[in-house]
Amino acid sequence: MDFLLDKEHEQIRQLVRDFADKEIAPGAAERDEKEAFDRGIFDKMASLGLTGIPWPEQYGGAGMDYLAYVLTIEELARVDASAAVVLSAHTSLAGWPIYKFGTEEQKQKYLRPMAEGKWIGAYGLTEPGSGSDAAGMRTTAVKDGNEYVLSGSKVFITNGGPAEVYVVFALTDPSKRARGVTAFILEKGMPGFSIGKHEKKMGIRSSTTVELIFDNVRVPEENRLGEEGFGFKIAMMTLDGGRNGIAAQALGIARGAYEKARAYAVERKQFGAPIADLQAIQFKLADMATKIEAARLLTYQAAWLESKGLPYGQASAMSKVFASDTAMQVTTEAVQVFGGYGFIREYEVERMMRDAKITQIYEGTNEIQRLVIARNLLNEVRG
Ligand code: COS
Repeated sequence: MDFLLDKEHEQIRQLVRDFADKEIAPGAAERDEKEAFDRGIFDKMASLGLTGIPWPEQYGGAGMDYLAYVLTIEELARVDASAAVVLSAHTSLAGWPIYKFGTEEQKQKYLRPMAEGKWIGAYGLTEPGSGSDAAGMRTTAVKDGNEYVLSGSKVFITNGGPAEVYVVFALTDPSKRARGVTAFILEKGMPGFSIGKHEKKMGIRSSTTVELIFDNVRVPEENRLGEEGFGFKIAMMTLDGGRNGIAAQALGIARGAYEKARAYAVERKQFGAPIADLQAIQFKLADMATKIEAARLLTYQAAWLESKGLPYGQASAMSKVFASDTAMQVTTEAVQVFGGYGFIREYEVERMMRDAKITQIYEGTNEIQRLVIARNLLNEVRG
């Protein structure tokens, strides 16, 4: 067993940390304030080779592993969770299912420009009436010759709007629920495919979250991803990996807030001495750092399992739950360490606290994750 990062992983961590500090951190507060998505940041990630980290070079990727990917997400989220989620949805939710289940043509047509950072990817599963109950979707795809006609809508779609490629799930056989779901690759600009409401959010405000509307969108058969009726499994398997990206995001947010709180504790004087001299503050910092370390071990372990081709669904559900709860606890405590200043936007920990909240909700609420974890544990004894 080796808990040290090797040279390659250390290098990418350092590269992304420098990039995040120099290019992303300075504008993060302003982008949050303006709720402004900045394509230029994604373009810069592309120029550093970050937009296709785990995909092979033959598909325009960097040919690295999932540990390199989570290190990248963590470092981005440390300074700006919105920048991290844009890359995480692009890679884990849109790139992954195309890489795993796409035909060679689909990979060359869609995965390559996504990995090269020319196109952004998005994933459309959730609907107004089906969040946790993903199989309860209403969007339909009716076969007509060598096309499918999609009707319905999706909500809360990260990257929707800027994205050029959308992995979307629809019912080809509504009578079969989960077994009647099929996955499709949609392109921006297909007739009948439009962007609806832009959500105004509590956090991750410089990433987009929109509604997708399908008004009889004619999707060619060659854009079906996987077999008919296999879409629910694709959706679930995609989320298995995506959750570890969320864990990395949560870990990065927690680290960013902890580092700011520690620096502030040493600097801020009350009662004639730095507040870091107070045990009340020391206990907080110790708990923050300990939880972050535990979240990091779970997150890196799940990424390592996926990279080795070992089962990782349970590990990523655990990392997602633990890291996101940690992010919420650590950012809340960081605001407390800052006292009144923590409540003021200028000090950024309040943004981190707002950004942390969604990590307990998206890609499966932590309640659903606990159900999934428990179901796996019980199946081991029930057989
Ligand atoms: N990997 C592979 N297959 C999976 C799977 C996984 N992780 N999870 C479920 N499946 C398969 C099951 O094996 C089952 O296959 P069969 O029909 O061949 O038996 C099928 O999918 C249906 O599974 P299940 O009966 O468990 O479906 P449920 O409707 O009970 O849903 C939960 C299960 C709640 C776990 C699922 O709906 C879920 O994950 N919900 C959260 C969705 C979510 O995260 N949404 C947020 C998206 S934000 S981007």
